[in-house]
Amino acid sequence: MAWNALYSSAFEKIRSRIRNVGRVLLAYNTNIDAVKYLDGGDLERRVEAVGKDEVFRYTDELPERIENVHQLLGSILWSIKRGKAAELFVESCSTRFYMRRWGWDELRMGGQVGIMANLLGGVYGVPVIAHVPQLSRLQAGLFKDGPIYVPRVENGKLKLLHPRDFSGDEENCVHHIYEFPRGFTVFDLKAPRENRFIGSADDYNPNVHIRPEFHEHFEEIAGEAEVAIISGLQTLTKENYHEPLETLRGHLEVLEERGVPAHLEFAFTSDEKVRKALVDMLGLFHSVGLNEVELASIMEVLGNRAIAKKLLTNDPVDPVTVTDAMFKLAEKTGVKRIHFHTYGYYLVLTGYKGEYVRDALLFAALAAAAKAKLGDVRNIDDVAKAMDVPVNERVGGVEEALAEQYGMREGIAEVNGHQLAFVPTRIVVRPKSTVGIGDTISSSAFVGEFALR
Ligand code: 8BR
Ligand code: 8BR
Ligand code: GLC
Repeated sequence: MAWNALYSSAFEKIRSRIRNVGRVLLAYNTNIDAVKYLDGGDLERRVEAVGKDEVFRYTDELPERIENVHQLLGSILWSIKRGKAAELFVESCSTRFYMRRWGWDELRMGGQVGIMANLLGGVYGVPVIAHVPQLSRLQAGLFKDGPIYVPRVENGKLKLLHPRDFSGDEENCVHHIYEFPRGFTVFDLKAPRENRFIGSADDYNPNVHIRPEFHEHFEEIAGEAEVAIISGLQTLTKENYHEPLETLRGHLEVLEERGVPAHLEFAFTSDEKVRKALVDMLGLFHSVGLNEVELASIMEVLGNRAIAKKLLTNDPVDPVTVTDAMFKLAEKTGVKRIHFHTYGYYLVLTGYKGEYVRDALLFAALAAAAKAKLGDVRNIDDVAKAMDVPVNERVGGVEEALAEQYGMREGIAEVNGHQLAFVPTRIVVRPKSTVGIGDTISSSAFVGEFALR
């Protein structure tokens, strides 16, 4: 069957069943994304104004965190030069003030939890319980209508409310997102692809601050959930990771006792000690989602340098190398589902079998194309309309390699007692924005699977 036919049949199946999925627990990171689409002239003037030489020092190596405006502008240029994403904590108040005055083009829901809550609850109609470290009025207003809940404790009793009914007056956690398109030029730097630099002016999410409701009533909260998705651990450092990871371990044990499968959205974790600690905890998860850079970074800490290097060499990434890496990770940790996504295709290795695993990937690829095209997915028809985006033709070689190596047909193969599923994705040529596409992919595929079970 051709991919187009597989796509539409998968979409129809999931659309009709997705509301049968029970509550999804989402923790821990939610914030406000202040998105600025960069302007070359403006950026050049800003760099000149503070001193070009000082700023350019940071285009070769990112600072660990942002302590002044030179570092901010230099880090933005670092991203542009490479067409790579990066995210850094902004420590200095004067730099936070500078970013605020620089301004933004739009305010959007941010953080893996926030983005997934709006997609699952607001678009798909799947009920979600979200952890929102700080519920300001602005933050609450970014939640879509729909079955989206946050816990509140009143007289010792737990209640689930829509974030707007929480009537919170807490702090604003703002992440400034500087987006640039492919070919964007400043001075002699030209972006090889579209991407963004994120400066997090936020004291809660980077430290994985966990709300008292989640400390004190987690068993009850977990009792309301059918599945869980965990994210936001990527910004931890060797100085602050112990306590949040201990809390997480406790939460995972409760989820396990209650038979609630958990997915870890593994975003780029620059601190190697934290990355290693997360890999050590993977066995407590049912599933993990990651891209090529993240998979390579895990192979590094597992001591598989050669595989790590190969994962970053070819474009598109060689799927046989990816599969080898996924098997290494599965054997090492015992995690039952590994969902890999890259520009052009997705692969998922599972300890269980069925076409529905592939169908969930197809659904996710449609949602990703809608997100890339529009920046925000408004309703399920936006997802349906992404059928107009053509299926990526660059990955013909990937499909052939999988057929040859594993006898894959229609995106499914059996390999060493596991199932390997593959889909070519739909690529939007001029995406509106790049933030949150990965979250859209992983949550749609994970929840899509449960809709079809
Ligand atoms: P994409 O560029 O495809 O989105 O892949 C994720 C990227 O995360 C990696 O390429 C890596 O460059 C980047 N990254 C992030 Br996010 N934060 C980073 C940091 N603090 N230092 C270096 N790279 C970072
Ligand atoms: P990460 O930020 O986790 O790397 O997720 C980004 C994913 O979004 C990529 O793996 C790729 O599959 C998808 N993607 C990107 Br980047 N650009 C896209 C586009 N223009 N159209 C569809 N999907 C895209
Ligand atoms: C990270 C960023 C957040 C952004 C999200 C998108 O969580 O901190 O600002 O919305 O990634 O995936």
